[in-house]
Amino acid sequence: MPRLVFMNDRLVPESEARVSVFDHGLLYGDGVFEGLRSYGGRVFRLDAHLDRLYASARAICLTIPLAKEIVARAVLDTLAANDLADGYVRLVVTRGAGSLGLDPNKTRDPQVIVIADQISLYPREFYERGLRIVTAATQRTQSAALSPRIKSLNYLNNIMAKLEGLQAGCVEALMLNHKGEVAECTGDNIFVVRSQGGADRLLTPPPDAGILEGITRGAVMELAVAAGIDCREQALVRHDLYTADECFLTGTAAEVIPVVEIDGRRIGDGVPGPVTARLTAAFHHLVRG
Ligand code: PXG
Repeated sequence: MPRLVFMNDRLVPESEARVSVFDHGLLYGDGVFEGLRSYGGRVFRLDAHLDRLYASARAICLTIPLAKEIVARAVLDTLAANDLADGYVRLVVTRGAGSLGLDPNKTRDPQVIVIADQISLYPREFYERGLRIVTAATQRTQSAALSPRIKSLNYLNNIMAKLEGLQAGCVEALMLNHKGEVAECTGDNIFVVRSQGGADRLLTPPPDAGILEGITRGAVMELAVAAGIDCREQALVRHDLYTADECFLTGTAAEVIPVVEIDGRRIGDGVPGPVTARLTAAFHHLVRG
């Protein structure tokens, strides 16, 4: 059965799901996107993803030609049409076809695309043993250049850092902001745990550190609060990571994944820690519950 892709107003076979070579999404990375996940036929935090998509579009003066409810329906229909109860959804809105110049006012017909696919997971041993990551020399884009809060189609900043990670034999890389503070990884947010006097404190960089405010990050912060774990948004530098008791990453694809080594420094005992394990279990319960 060929995969079906939603294009603007209907589902079409993958072979017919095409955009123009004049689309500014292709020519300039001019557009926005979301990555969502469905668990047992239910899309996790669909409304939050749609809110972020429409906010990203608003920030770049792109009017999505469909109402949120219609896009929500398209996401569910695309998953169902491809018989995916557990799947990954890529929701893309491009600026549409225009002239070979930057002017977004010379484009028309923004393309609304929903692709549903099998979720490709990191190997299980990454979750059991934890990741090694390195700091990329590529800094996260400054808000004054392009706000990292916009989930735009222009991911070259992150891809440059991802390449550095891969060249160092790591699947993720840490990105700092222009002040040298910890921002996030190339496609995941970052948390550390500090255990002091028997109490655990969870720390993660605030939005103004130059991060995408991840939906998974938000969910994990809520779960921590519900579990009685003190959770704070706080500016962090690499020293805070190197000396942390635990570290983990969050993202739609990765969910919650432990980090056991950063830049050659072992984090905590060098094995996934108990707070990470608790929050991972709570997250799995939340998404399936
Ligand atoms: N930071 C960045 C820069 C991201 O792109 C996250 C954090 C996590 O956000 P959510 O809302 O997913 O918790 C992302 C996630 C992938 C992939 O294949 C992930 C993202 C974008 C593209 C691909 O893992 N975004």
